[in-house]
Amino acid sequence: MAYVDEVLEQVKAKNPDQPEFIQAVTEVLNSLRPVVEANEEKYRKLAILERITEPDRQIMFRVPWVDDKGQVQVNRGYRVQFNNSIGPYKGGIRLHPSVNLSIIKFLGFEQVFKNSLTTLPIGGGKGGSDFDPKGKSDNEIMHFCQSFMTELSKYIGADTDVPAGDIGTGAREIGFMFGQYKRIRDLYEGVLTGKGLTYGGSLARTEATGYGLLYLTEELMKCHGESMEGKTVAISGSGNVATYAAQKAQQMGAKVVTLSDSTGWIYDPEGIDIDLLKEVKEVKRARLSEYAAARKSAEYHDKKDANDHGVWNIKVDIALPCATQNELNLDDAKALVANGVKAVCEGANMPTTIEATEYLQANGVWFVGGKAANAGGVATSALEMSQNSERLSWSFEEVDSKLKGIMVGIYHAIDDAAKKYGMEGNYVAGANIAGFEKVVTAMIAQGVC
Ligand code: NDP
Ligand code: 2IT
Repeated sequence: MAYVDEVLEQVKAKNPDQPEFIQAVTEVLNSLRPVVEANEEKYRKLAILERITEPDRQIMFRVPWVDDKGQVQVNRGYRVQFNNSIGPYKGGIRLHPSVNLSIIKFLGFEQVFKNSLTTLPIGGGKGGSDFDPKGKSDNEIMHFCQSFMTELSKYIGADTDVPAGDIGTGAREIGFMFGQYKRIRDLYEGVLTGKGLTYGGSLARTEATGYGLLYLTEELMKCHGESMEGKTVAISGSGNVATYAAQKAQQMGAKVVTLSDSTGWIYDPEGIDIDLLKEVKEVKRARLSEYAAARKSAEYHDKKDANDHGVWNIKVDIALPCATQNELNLDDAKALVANGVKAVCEGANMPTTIEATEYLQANGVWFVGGKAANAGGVATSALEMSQNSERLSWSFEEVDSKLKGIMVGIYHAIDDAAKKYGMEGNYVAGANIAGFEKVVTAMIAQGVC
């Protein structure tokens, strides 16, 4: 049996209850076949694939906190430190009721390759909790974050493991976590990224994932003789990534006509009003239905039924899934292709199912997966770490121009890697191969560990 198939079988047998993790590993290992086949004997002897699919460690802990009524609540906290061959573990913290070990492991695994692609010295990890921030008061959020960090602080540090934001974790949560870390460890250090600007945060980190997604998408279009100017774009989600993707797309002359959240989606043929979106989502922390209520040109649709492809039903040139995993399935991909979509670039992590990805690729859609397309967030987190280490802050323009250089560089790195292995235009394989090669070189150099 081929080495890749052997390890895939082992991963499935060892983690039978972890569908998202198995999905992420299947996608990566399948696309690594040409590289693995070229080095089969060496990689097998060194157990490279067994080591790269098994986290360095997985930490799970109780997070008790007191709600506003005086009731004690208990959540489960996670930190999966996946691979630190090229730098300290780095990756976000997801706070969402769906969080479980499978989801944190898939995110940590993807983060290893993504972080490698940034060219910056960061390893991969991910954390989170099944805590639901929706409807909680600021006080409850603080109590949860303090309790979460009380335990997590034992395992992280500026040179060990540096968490950041993800779904449900933004500047407010990072602030509460930073305060608690400082208090417990008595260290004022860059242990978290996405911090506020008055205490070590980086300009442009808030915008970085969405902006980076558009810098890469623009380069992809350019290399196919197209531009963003005048293009129609569908975006899903309406959080951090979606908001700044929409903003940058419109700055580039495109028109973003959709957004979504977990309760519904909007179609706004005149183009999203970014100021209104920020007012509804960032200031009021309200639902998208409030955006539609305040904007004449926008239609609101309740959570999709089985026959409604939501934002993917709208005729667009470019689709940017920016909400969550497996939100774009085969039927959605068919709807996009039928409407003539040219490019799909993932702002979220693993938003497109494997079947949908294959369908898009088979139908000539330029498809760039999240490991490459959304790497701008973590890349800018690494720039925040650099600024913290030298105790200086760079201007918005300086960070933004580095971010743009990194994203354009990632596009060419994945394009070149795909070409090198005879898979021109397969940016999924290109990203996995380019990310993998650097990590494996470091793993081999560091011996069996
Ligand atoms: P936010 O919490 O800011 O926003 C998440 C958005 O996605 C919200 O609109 C939310 O809707 C929607 N959403 C979340 N879960 C679901 C679900 N199960 N079903 C339907 N809609 C859902 O998170 P981010 O914008 O930071 O993250 C979005 C994606 O981007 C995630 O996949 C994340 O891992 C990825 N990412 C984030 C980076 C970052 O720097 N923040 C960097 C790279 C990737 P609702 O409010 O109704 O829950
Ligand atoms: O998925 C991701 O890359 C993130 N949530 C950002 C991680 C980070 O450390 O900035």
